[in-house]
Amino acid sequence: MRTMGLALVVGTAAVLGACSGGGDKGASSSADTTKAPDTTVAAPAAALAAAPAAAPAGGGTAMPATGKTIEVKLIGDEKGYRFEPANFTVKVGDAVKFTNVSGGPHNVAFNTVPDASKGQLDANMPATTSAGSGPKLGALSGPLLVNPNDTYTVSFAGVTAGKYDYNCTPHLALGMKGEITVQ
Ligand SMILES: [Cu+2]
Repeated sequence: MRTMGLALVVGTAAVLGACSGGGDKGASSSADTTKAPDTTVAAPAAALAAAPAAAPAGGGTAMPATGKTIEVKLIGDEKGYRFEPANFTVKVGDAVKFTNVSGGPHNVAFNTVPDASKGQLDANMPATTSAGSGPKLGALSGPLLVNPNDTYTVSFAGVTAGKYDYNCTPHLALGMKGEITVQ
Protein backbone atom coordinates (compact mmCIF):
# COMPACT_ATOMS: atom_id res chain seq x y z
CA MET A 1 0.00 0.00 0.00
CA ARG A 2 2.74 2.38 0.95
CA THR A 3 4.75 1.43 -2.10
CA MET A 4 1.76 2.05 -4.34
CA GLY A 5 1.23 5.47 -2.78
CA LEU A 6 4.83 6.42 -3.34
CA ALA A 7 4.70 5.19 -6.90
CA LEU A 8 1.59 7.23 -7.60
CA VAL A 9 3.04 10.38 -6.11
CA VAL A 10 6.31 10.03 -7.93
CA GLY A 11 5.14 8.53 -11.19
CA THR A 12 1.76 10.09 -11.83
CA ALA A 13 1.52 13.14 -9.63
CA ALA A 14 -0.42 15.04 -12.27
CA VAL A 15 -3.02 12.30 -12.68
CA LEU A 16 -3.39 11.87 -8.93
CA GLY A 17 -3.89 15.58 -8.49
CA ALA A 18 -6.51 15.73 -11.20
CA CYS A 19 -8.49 12.72 -10.03
CA SER A 20 -8.24 12.77 -6.27
CA GLY A 21 -7.82 16.39 -5.34
CA GLY A 22 -5.50 17.72 -2.69
CA GLY A 23 -6.62 15.47 0.15
CA ASP A 24 -5.06 12.22 -0.93
CA LYS A 25 -1.98 13.91 -2.24
CA GLY A 26 -1.44 15.71 1.04
CA ALA A 27 -1.97 12.56 3.06
CA SER A 28 0.51 10.61 0.97
CA SER A 29 3.08 13.33 1.14
CA SER A 30 2.91 13.67 4.91
CA ALA A 31 3.05 9.89 5.32
CA ASP A 32 6.16 9.78 3.19
CA THR A 33 7.79 12.51 5.21
CA THR A 34 7.11 10.89 8.57
CA LYS A 35 8.18 7.44 7.48
CA ALA A 36 11.45 8.39 5.86
CA PRO A 37 12.74 11.67 7.30
CA ASP A 38 16.41 10.69 7.05
CA THR A 39 16.33 9.15 3.58
CA THR A 40 14.93 12.02 1.58
CA VAL A 41 16.90 11.08 -1.51
CA ALA A 42 16.80 7.31 -1.14
CA ALA A 43 13.02 7.02 -0.71
CA PRO A 44 12.01 8.49 -4.10
CA ALA A 45 14.68 6.38 -5.78
CA ALA A 46 13.26 3.25 -4.19
CA ALA A 47 9.77 4.25 -5.27
CA LEU A 48 10.91 4.75 -8.83
CA ALA A 49 12.57 1.35 -8.85
CA ALA A 50 9.37 -0.23 -7.50
CA ALA A 51 7.03 1.56 -9.89
CA PRO A 52 7.31 -0.79 -12.89
CA ALA A 53 6.62 -3.84 -10.71
CA ALA A 54 3.60 -2.17 -9.11
CA ALA A 55 2.00 -1.13 -12.39
CA PRO A 56 -0.79 -3.49 -13.53
CA ALA A 57 0.00 -5.53 -16.61
CA GLY A 58 -1.42 -4.10 -19.80
CA GLY A 59 -2.58 -0.73 -18.52
CA GLY A 60 -2.84 1.52 -15.55
CA THR A 61 -3.69 4.93 -16.97
CA ALA A 62 -7.26 5.73 -17.91
CA MET A 63 -7.81 6.79 -21.49
CA PRO A 64 -10.67 9.26 -22.06
CA ALA A 65 -13.30 8.48 -24.65
CA THR A 66 -13.07 10.27 -27.97
CA GLY A 67 -16.22 8.94 -29.66
CA LYS A 68 -19.90 8.91 -28.88
CA THR A 69 -21.59 7.93 -25.62
CA ILE A 70 -24.03 5.04 -25.51
CA GLU A 71 -26.61 5.22 -22.71
CA VAL A 72 -27.66 2.12 -20.78
CA LYS A 73 -30.37 1.98 -18.12
CA LEU A 74 -30.06 -0.20 -15.02
CA ILE A 75 -33.55 -1.33 -14.09
CA GLY A 76 -35.13 -3.49 -11.46
CA ASP A 77 -38.92 -3.67 -11.45
CA GLU A 78 -41.82 -6.11 -11.64
CA LYS A 79 -40.46 -7.38 -14.97
CA GLY A 80 -37.08 -8.26 -13.51
CA TYR A 81 -33.53 -6.96 -13.25
CA ARG A 82 -31.87 -5.89 -16.47
CA PHE A 83 -29.68 -3.59 -18.52
CA GLU A 84 -31.50 -1.71 -21.31
CA PRO A 85 -30.07 -2.24 -23.82
CA ALA A 86 -28.12 -5.26 -22.60
CA ASN A 87 -26.45 -6.30 -25.86
CA PHE A 88 -25.10 -3.66 -28.19
CA THR A 89 -22.12 -2.59 -30.26
CA VAL A 90 -19.67 0.25 -29.71
CA LYS A 91 -16.52 1.39 -31.44
CA VAL A 92 -13.10 1.62 -29.84
CA GLY A 93 -13.02 5.10 -28.30
CA ASP A 94 -16.71 5.26 -27.45
CA ALA A 95 -18.02 5.47 -23.90
CA VAL A 96 -20.90 3.68 -22.21
CA LYS A 97 -22.86 5.60 -19.61
CA PHE A 98 -24.80 3.42 -17.17
CA THR A 99 -27.66 5.10 -15.29
CA ASN A 100 -29.39 3.61 -12.26
CA VAL A 101 -33.11 3.92 -12.98
CA SER A 102 -34.66 1.63 -10.37
CA GLY A 103 -34.12 -1.40 -8.17
CA GLY A 104 -30.55 -0.61 -7.15
CA PRO A 105 -27.96 -0.86 -5.92
CA HIS A 106 -26.53 -2.04 -9.21
CA ASN A 107 -23.02 -2.09 -10.58
CA VAL A 108 -21.18 -2.94 -13.79
CA ALA A 109 -18.72 -5.82 -13.65
CA PHE A 110 -16.94 -7.29 -16.66
CA ASN A 111 -16.36 -11.03 -16.44
CA THR A 112 -15.13 -12.15 -19.86
CA VAL A 113 -13.12 -9.67 -21.93
CA PRO A 114 -10.16 -9.99 -24.30
CA ASP A 115 -7.01 -10.69 -22.28
CA ALA A 116 -5.14 -7.85 -23.96
CA SER A 117 -7.79 -5.36 -22.78
CA LYS A 118 -8.06 -6.28 -19.12
CA GLY A 119 -5.54 -3.77 -17.82
CA GLN A 120 -6.74 -0.87 -19.94
CA LEU A 121 -10.43 -1.54 -19.32
CA ASP A 122 -9.87 -1.72 -15.57
CA ALA A 123 -7.95 1.56 -15.72
CA ASN A 124 -10.85 3.08 -17.67
CA MET A 125 -13.31 2.15 -14.91
CA PRO A 126 -13.53 5.05 -12.44
CA ALA A 127 -13.22 4.42 -8.71
CA THR A 128 -16.47 6.20 -7.94
CA THR A 129 -19.89 6.86 -9.45
CA SER A 130 -21.24 10.28 -10.38
CA ALA A 131 -22.57 10.47 -6.82
CA GLY A 132 -19.10 9.84 -5.43
CA SER A 133 -19.85 6.39 -4.05
CA GLY A 134 -17.13 3.79 -4.17
CA PRO A 135 -14.77 2.07 -4.16
CA LYS A 136 -14.80 -0.43 -6.99
CA LEU A 137 -15.85 -3.90 -5.90
CA GLY A 138 -12.72 -5.29 -7.51
CA ALA A 139 -10.74 -5.46 -10.73
CA LEU A 140 -13.08 -4.89 -13.68
CA SER A 141 -15.93 -4.49 -11.17
CA GLY A 142 -17.35 -1.02 -10.74
CA PRO A 143 -18.69 0.68 -7.59
CA LEU A 144 -22.32 0.39 -6.55
CA LEU A 145 -24.84 2.81 -8.04
CA VAL A 146 -26.98 3.22 -4.97
CA ASN A 147 -29.61 5.81 -5.86
CA PRO A 148 -31.73 6.55 -8.93
CA ASN A 149 -29.95 8.82 -11.41
CA ASP A 150 -26.49 7.77 -10.21
CA THR A 151 -24.37 7.21 -13.30
CA TYR A 152 -21.16 5.36 -14.12
CA THR A 153 -19.33 5.91 -17.38
CA VAL A 154 -16.76 3.52 -18.82
CA SER A 155 -14.48 4.56 -21.66
CA PHE A 156 -13.67 1.99 -24.31
CA ALA A 157 -10.63 3.90 -25.52
CA GLY A 158 -7.44 1.93 -25.89
CA VAL A 159 -9.07 -1.49 -25.74
CA THR A 160 -9.13 -4.15 -28.45
CA ALA A 161 -12.09 -5.21 -30.52
CA GLY A 162 -14.01 -8.19 -29.26
CA LYS A 163 -16.77 -9.38 -26.96
CA TYR A 164 -17.09 -7.88 -23.50
CA ASP A 165 -19.45 -9.81 -21.23
CA TYR A 166 -20.65 -7.93 -18.20
CA ASN A 167 -23.15 -8.20 -15.38
CA CYS A 168 -24.48 -6.55 -12.27
CA THR A 169 -22.83 -8.19 -9.27
CA PRO A 170 -25.80 -7.85 -6.85
CA HIS A 171 -28.22 -9.24 -9.46
CA LEU A 172 -26.07 -11.69 -11.40
CA ALA A 173 -28.08 -14.63 -10.08
CA LEU A 174 -31.22 -12.87 -11.30
CA GLY A 175 -29.89 -12.69 -14.84
CA MET A 176 -28.85 -9.03 -14.96
CA LYS A 177 -26.12 -9.27 -17.59
CA GLY A 178 -25.25 -8.39 -21.15
CA GLU A 179 -22.61 -8.29 -23.85
CA ILE A 180 -20.91 -5.33 -25.47
CA THR A 181 -19.34 -5.94 -28.84
CA VAL A 182 -16.43 -3.60 -29.44
CA GLN A 183 -15.50 -2.97 -33.08
CU1 LIG B 1 -28.45 -4.82 -10.53
